[in-house]
Amino acid sequence: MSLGGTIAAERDPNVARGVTATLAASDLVAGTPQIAEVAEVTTVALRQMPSGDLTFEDLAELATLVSSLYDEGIDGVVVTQGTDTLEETAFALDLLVPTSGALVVSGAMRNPTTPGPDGPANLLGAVRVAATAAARDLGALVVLGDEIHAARFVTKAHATRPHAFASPNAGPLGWLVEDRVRLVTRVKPLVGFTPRPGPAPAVALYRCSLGDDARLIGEIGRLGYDGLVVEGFGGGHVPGRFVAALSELATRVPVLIASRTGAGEVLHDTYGFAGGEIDLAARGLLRVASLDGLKARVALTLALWSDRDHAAQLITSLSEAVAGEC
Ligand code: DAS
Repeated sequence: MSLGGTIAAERDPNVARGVTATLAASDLVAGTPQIAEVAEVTTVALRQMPSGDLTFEDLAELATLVSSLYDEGIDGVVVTQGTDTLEETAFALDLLVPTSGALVVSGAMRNPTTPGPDGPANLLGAVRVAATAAARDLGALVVLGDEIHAARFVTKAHATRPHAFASPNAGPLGWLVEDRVRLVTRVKPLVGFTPRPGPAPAVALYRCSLGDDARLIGEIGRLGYDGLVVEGFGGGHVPGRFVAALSELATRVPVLIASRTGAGEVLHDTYGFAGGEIDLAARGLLRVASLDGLKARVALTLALWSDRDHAAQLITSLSEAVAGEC
């Protein structure tokens, strides 16, 4: 299934400069003839857009389609899309698609008009993984650069180089070499969310930074968001001058505290200052363990969309599951 992105981008004579997503899934498969030796493939062109234009509604539609294909007996699904939001879309699919067949999300960093495009190799690798029985029941996977990552851990860690994806907290689950798929680690599937009818809730994401005078964080509460994720300093801290605004907001909507560092997890019981993790928890903010801000925002959006009354409990159990509570 193709959604657009660099892997599908070419020069369009109607656009003055640069490439745009024009190729469909069938074009991508036709351009990678080795796929025919790996699997019998059916293609669906769902969207042709930059990944920053995708919405939660697009992903819910895609998840429904994937589930119906599993019901029809398809062994695995590959989704190709832009890499800019891939760490978010893959995690959303992880939470939206009930586990059954293998689900692999992939893309490319170099478009087909550049020397050394990585799209065909990534697509072939993604199909290989999707056709592998051992890749089922792992939730959504991300395959690029011959590495297999769990959607829950992966992040885009470089703006341009072909090896752009990494899983800082866990490393990849496996790799591809020649025609072999290697899975050296397994994760348990996560409990899924089922969106209710209607539009996706609006969840804001705010990153803490040095010297912020709190004028924007004070404004967020007046903008009508359904929830907020704060990427705090280090182990999950905010400036003391944020505390009043966040406490007030947390009485009305879920407010999550993540770490802006990109790895590790939010603390529980170490710092006692105003705006530290103990203070924020006492004021009703929810810690999200090892989920980064982007993934915490995906999780909160889907939790609110599925079951607004129990969103806080859903987030707490999901974040502990991702962190691998023993
Ligand atoms: N950065 C481009 C890509 O990797 C554009 C996009 O995300 O759609 O596909």
